[in-house]
Amino acid sequence: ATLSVIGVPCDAGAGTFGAAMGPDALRVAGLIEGLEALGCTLIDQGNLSGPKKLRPVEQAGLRNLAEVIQWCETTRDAVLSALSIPSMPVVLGGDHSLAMGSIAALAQYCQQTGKNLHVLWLDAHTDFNTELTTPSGNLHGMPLSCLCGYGPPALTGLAGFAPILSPAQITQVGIRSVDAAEKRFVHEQGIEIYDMRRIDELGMPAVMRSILSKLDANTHLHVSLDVDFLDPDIAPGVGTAVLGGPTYREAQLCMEMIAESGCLGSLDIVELNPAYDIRNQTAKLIVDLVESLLGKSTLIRRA
Ligand code: DIR
Ligand code: MN
Ligand code: MN
Ligand code: MN
Repeated sequence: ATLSVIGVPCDAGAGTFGAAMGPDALRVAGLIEGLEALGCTLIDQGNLSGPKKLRPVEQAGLRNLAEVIQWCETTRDAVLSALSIPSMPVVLGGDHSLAMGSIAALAQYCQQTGKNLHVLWLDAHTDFNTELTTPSGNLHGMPLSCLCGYGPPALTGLAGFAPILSPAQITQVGIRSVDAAEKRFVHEQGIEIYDMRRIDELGMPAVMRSILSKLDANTHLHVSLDVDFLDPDIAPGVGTAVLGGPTYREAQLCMEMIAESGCLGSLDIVELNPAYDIRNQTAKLIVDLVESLLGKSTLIRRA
């Protein structure tokens, strides 16, 4: 496969600094070399530029909205040109608000090519807050609500049509932190959510089998991997760690099963925060997992 790696060093959507260092930490951890070793052709587009957040802003409502809009538009355009090469976009964040830009591009692309877009959202958080429900004002807690049409027009309209996604196009895995008002809203939307409780009860293999069995050969699967999906014991390098996430083995299995589906079309890796990491261990773990997502396996598996 040919992959376009796009660094998006933004932290305008987050409450803490540091996610802007994510793309470089992933390169230092060997992401490019690791994927090349798998036989992928890599086009490293470097890092996009955009507004820097130099100090925290106290702001009511949607914090750093203008900056987030700018980053999302730049990300959307970079993902569209990666798709047109053609190549598989791999977006290195940056905070999770950038997924509005990458997914807007994918929605446009799938509309033009007649593909079915499905988004697999791997995260501790549902990211379905709105201006009315958010306790923080941070836009990285709102990308999915904006993509579903609830938010400021500059974000809900990033694809040129709205809503960009319907709830039926989203599946969430790993959820264990939902704000009080967000909980009611996400419930009303009817999104398929495999929270940690369901993963505990069913087991990761059954969860992934159930998700992947619903995809067909015409599906473009977009994986939006928030690093806080992982248990903080193995992945401390995030701004909003939540106890009780998937273990190393569960995460590996999740990645390997996605790879075997053959549906993977694009990837965001977001919320890696090197300022909270220990000797870049979280970045190295992500490189390991992304290798599995792109087909690395221990053995040649028999059918
Ligand atoms: C929280 C945190 N739900 C918020 N969200 C995060 O601020 O809206 N998402 N960290 O990844
Ligand atoms: Mn999260
Ligand atoms: Mn997130
Ligand atoms: Mn190893």
